[in-house]
Amino acid sequence: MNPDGPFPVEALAALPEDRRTTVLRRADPRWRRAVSAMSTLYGARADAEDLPLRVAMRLADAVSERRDDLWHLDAERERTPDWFLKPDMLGYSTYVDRFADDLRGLTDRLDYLTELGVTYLHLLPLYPTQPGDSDGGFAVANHRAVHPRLGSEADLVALSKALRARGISLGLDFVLNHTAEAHPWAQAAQQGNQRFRSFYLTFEDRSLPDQYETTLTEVFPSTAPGHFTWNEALQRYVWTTFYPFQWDLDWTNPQVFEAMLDTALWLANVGGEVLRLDSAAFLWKRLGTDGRNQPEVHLVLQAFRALLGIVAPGVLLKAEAIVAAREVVPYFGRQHAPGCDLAYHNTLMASLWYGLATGDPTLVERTISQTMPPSVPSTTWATYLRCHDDIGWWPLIVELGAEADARLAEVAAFYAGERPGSFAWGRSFQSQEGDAHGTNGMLASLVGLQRALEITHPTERALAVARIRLLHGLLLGLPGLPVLYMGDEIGLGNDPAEAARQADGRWLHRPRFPWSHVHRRLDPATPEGQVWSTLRTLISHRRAQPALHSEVAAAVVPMAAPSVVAIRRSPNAGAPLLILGNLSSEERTIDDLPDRFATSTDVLSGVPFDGWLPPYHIVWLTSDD
Ligand code: OTU
Repeated sequence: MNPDGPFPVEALAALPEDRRTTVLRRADPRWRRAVSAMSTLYGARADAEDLPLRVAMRLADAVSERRDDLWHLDAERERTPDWFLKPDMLGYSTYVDRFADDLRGLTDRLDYLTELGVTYLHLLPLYPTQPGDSDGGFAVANHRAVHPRLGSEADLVALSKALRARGISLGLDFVLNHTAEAHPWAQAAQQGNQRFRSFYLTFEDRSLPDQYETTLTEVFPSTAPGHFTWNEALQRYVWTTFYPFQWDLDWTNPQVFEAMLDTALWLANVGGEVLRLDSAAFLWKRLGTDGRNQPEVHLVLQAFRALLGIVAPGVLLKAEAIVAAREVVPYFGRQHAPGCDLAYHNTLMASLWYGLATGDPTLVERTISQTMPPSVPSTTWATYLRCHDDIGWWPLIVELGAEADARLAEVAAFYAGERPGSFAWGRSFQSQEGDAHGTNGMLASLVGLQRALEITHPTERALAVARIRLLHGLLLGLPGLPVLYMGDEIGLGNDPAEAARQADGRWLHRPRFPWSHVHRRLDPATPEGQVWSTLRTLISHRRAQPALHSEVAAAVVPMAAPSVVAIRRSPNAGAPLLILGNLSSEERTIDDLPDRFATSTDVLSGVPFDGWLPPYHIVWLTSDD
């Protein structure tokens, strides 16, 4: 493979002149970046000699199939590369069938999302899956189709158009690390097809698996220990990082690269504007390592970024790498080798929960100082408080140092409601012998709202709503594209009955959306109404603040008062904003405001700030100077 090879123009012969010209413009410098990465990854393989030409042919096919409305959207996005960094962006993540029965049902619910202010809708995997347990849809049996229970490809295209018409970008899962055992590739492998057997990592005995296992760390130590599963049909061990029915793909095989590029192009051409790269950290395995974040992972993603940018520059890549923040930063790539446009900030998420349980702001402050905003232009964090997964505590270990295990175990026990004074109703996940792997639970349950409502305790209810306001006030005040999890906007709680029916504890926080009483959101006397108006107030004020553009610096301001997080957002032009959040159940008095804010107004309440912060209170201050 020639690492300096030009774009194979012959691949574009069948394209109309205008599209061919646009592709060639976009290909410089993207093509060179892609070929450089591909030659590093696959250059030594004889079967990769004509990989660039095969890839260029795939790109040409995808360009010819790309709908005009998406082609025009790409042009608009190229003109406004910071479109997803603006303070009017708001994400929402849900399973199709937890929010509405299917894609058509969801299409009938878009007014609700518009009313909330959603501009980005991430739909969790909606593809054909492994029969039975499918790890919440992440055991994908066909990456380029819609699960028949949810609808058809035409329904998905229609939904993407309906969303686009409302200014809402569709996000889709790109499950690129593994397939279901039921996937046709894995089925063919089990029937003796050597080509498809080479799509997976298999071993004739335990000697290599045992060597790998010495440095790997398990994702599901309780429900899926180990990384290898014996397969009778193959008479070999298969690499299965997650559940035994999820077979890891062998990304050292260029045919896997090509096949999954086809998937990314399909997702883009059905109208996906953000591709969530599931389990991206695990793509490349290496003996003697923890099997995550290897350099080749970043080369794969940089190649995908470049190639997708030639066909669909309006489509974003969002890295789902639940690892330490310092390990996530490389997923953005570098200025001349861009990687992902977005990456989940799981460390900020876990640090906010850690701070709420302990009143200790240091992890939040350190995370902001060290990672916000990212250094690569036109990239940002996908910031969130809850999602369909657990709160993973392990990425905080590196931040907490020697006492990490003990401190995280305490926090996990707090959120499991096992500590005096705990307001939380959550459950530990995959934790063993008192260690802290993860915590399950809906946001409303973790902040104490579900418990307060069960015991009809008005003071506790008010404090729980204050905690919701505090967490979202910090999230929406920080750089990033904030992504709400389904139901958090109305204080929806855990579904223990669902959790009891499922083998995996994360179903505790995957309830069905309660359309029967969502009207309460408009009644301020109800908890739904209080939470809804709290979030709506934050969302509308965020839109109005140029200081909250994701590329505006966020500086931590040291405050004398304990448990208070102070963040200054200073735009190059326009008024700065000072965000103060009280992480504790005790009131705080602030008497060391920066001079600029000596007299200031809280934009959230419209009231001059007198220095008093009630328990769990947050203010967004603008200077009166
Ligand atoms: C992702 O999760 C998905 O979000 C999970 O729902 C899936 O179970 C998993 O991949 C397999 O597809 O990528 O960094 O709860 O945080 O498994 C690891 C554990 C992942 C998840 C973890 C995560």
